[in-house]
Amino acid sequence: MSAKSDIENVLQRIKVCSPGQNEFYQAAHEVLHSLIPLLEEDEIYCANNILERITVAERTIIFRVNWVDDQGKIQTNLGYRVQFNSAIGPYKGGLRFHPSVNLGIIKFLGFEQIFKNSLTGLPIGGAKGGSNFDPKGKSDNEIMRFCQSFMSELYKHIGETKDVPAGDIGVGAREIGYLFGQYKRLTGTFEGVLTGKNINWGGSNARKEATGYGSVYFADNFLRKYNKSLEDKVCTVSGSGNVAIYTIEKLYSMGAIPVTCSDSRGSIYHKNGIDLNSLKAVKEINKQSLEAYVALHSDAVYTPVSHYPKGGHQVWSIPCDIAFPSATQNELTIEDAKMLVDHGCILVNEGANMPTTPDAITYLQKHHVLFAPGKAANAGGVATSQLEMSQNASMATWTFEEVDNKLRQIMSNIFKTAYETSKEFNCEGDLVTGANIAGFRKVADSMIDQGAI
Ligand code: NDP
Ligand code: 2IT
Repeated sequence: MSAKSDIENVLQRIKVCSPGQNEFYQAAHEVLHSLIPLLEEDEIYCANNILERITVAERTIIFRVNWVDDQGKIQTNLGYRVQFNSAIGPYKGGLRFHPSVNLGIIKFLGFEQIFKNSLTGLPIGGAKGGSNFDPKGKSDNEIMRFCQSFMSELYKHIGETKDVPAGDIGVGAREIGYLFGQYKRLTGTFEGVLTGKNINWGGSNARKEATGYGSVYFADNFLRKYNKSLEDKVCTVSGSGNVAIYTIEKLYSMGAIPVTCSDSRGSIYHKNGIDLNSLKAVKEINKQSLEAYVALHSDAVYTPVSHYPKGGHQVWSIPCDIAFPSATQNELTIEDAKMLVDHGCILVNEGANMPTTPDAITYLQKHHVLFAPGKAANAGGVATSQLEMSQNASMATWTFEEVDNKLRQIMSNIFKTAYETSKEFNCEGDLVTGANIAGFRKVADSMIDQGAI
């Protein structure tokens, strides 16, 4: 049977066995199709049924999370942990708390995580979890009670050498703290079972900054390969959470000018450059809507989502040299890609997971816009999580500079691996193909080594 028909069979099975899981299907479709040159060159992968095996999670845990709100009412949410693949190390990947979370979303994220984690060169398997719990508008006590209840089930399935969750959308240091406290209470052990911990109790320096910084380091490597640089480049960034904020911070230190950010309710365009301290005050400290930013900067323009037909994606209509989608999946569409090309954008660098729709990626690549896929460009977060695991295991604490230097090196290696692999398969600079093949090959070879398990 040919590689192409194998791929179609596996995709068909996903349609039948995982109906309605559109994001998971989208991610699987992209990865499998980009593997064709590898599968045609070496039939060992199809012969070992790797495509089917790698698209089915090793374990899927779905559980009920009951918690008591501030009015004394019992609320019910769904909790998920999808332990996708442990061929190269313990399961590793974040937890997302957002009302849009469902099994298909967690499966797409867990599937992508397999290849991202492999690309880091570190020994970590792929997983993802989360809940449809909406942290917005909840009190600290409600967040704590939810996290405790969530962990009351999750603790049975995780461990420092088994599965190590971390943050993602809606899960930051506060949530990791409540989750860790409950894990410790239930198991009586103080162990590195979560990453993204506060520095006082086992966290790593630079983990908070790592995804955003790593994304900019990746962009820097990519641009330098084409004799370009970040210096003086106008950058549009979407999102205003952990990834977006530290992307903006690092862009400034590399001499670029980040002019936008966004949240679920609207976006900011600040022509002279986003004021980082104001952004941190509004989003990180006070957890307000971005609208509060314009009260501090009257020369900034706030556009609410309702004023724009494509939701919060209006940042892509602002002329830029480089775009950093750093909010959520499918936020950069074909219409956005056309505007970016018309404005002369040279690079789209994905800080978020799968933020660019498939037709938008095709359009950008066809028009010679450099494209950095999320599983390579945003891998700095999980890579630094693994550095946190290493520090926990050896009871060491590395300085900010030590961790940041390792992160820089890892991002440079990821770029080299993806780039060299694209060359090996005669599509130099196509990092979608390069990253997918390189990430896949290591995991698939490891699965073959370990037999039919
Ligand atoms: P945060 O929760 O810190 O921030 C998310 C940001 O995106 C917020 O500004 C939020 O707006 C906005 N947002 C979220 N969902 C939507 C939506 N459906 N529509 C419009 N805006 C939305 O999350 P992170 O910054 O950690 O994550 C951002 C992206 O980066 C995600 O795709 C995540 O998977 C990915 N990522 C994160 C890593 C990490 O280490 N944290 C590592 C690698 C990838 P609002 O403030 O209104 O909620
Ligand atoms: O998507 C991601 O890579 C993350 N949310 C970070 C995962 C981690 O384990 O640090």
